[in-house]
Amino acid sequence: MIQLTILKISGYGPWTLTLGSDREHELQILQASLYQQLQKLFSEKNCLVFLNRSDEFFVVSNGLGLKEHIEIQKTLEKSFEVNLTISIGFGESPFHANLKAFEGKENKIILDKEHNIFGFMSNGSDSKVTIMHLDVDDITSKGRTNSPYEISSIIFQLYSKMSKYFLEKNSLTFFMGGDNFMVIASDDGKNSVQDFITMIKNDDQIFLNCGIGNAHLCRDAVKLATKSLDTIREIRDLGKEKPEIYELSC
Ligand SMILES: Nc1nc2c(ncn2[C@@H]2O[C@H](COP(=O)(O)OP(=O)(O)OP(=O)(O)O)[C@@H](O)[C@H]2O)c(=O)[nH]1
Ligand SMILES: [Mg+2]
Repeated sequence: MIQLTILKISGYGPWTLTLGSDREHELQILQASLYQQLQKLFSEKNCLVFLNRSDEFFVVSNGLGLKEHIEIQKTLEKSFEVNLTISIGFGESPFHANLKAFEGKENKIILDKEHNIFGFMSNGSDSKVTIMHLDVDDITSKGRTNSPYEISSIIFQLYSKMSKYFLEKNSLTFFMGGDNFMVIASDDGKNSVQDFITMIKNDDQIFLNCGIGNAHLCRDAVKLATKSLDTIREIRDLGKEKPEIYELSC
């Protein structure tokens, strides 16, 4: 069972207009500060924030109750001029948890009226998070034949394919920077990653490595996924035949 918390800036569009036309730099500063603060507040509680279009944030929030969500919301209300609406959902797959959070907000299922929190909380039983950390093998060599902007274009095309492929497996993909992606994965998503790696190798001549982490809480799953990825690199760098996928659980 995975629990997702989605935070979205409330009434952002109309509010941005109040800043006039010379506003883009201010919005960028606000969005970056908000992300920084959210990552700090949630990671302290064993969660991880995934940046989604900068005005919306996804958090894998297994283990976090309503009380902790209210505490975080209070801190945010004190720190920022804009307010955030929080919606919470849980389900067997990350995509279904996202649907449940959406349903909670659309149907105004109130968890805490004063602090704008909607949705459905998991009772904490059967908590399970699977994270896949995917990374391009030796992006550095591509950088010798492609300019920085061309590399970005390659990475975003890859992101687009990854997002579509794993959404069909009820899994959610996020771009983490550089050549790094994380998929909040369902069992189906995890079981399909070899096919995805093979498809991208054949279609685009891009070689991917995938570290997988399974844990009860998100930060532990992310840590294990990255450790798995680093293990693939270590095997490769010893000159041995490397696996494309490596998995750790706790
Ligand atoms: N988000 C995130 N970014 C990382 C991480 N490690 C490296 N990066 C970013 O990824 C970029 C590319 O680094 P690497 O993937 O190590 O370079 P590479 O040539 O592909 O080397 P290998 O992946 O080992 O084959 C770096 O410049 C960083 O921007 C990580 O754990 N998380
Ligand atoms: Mg790489």
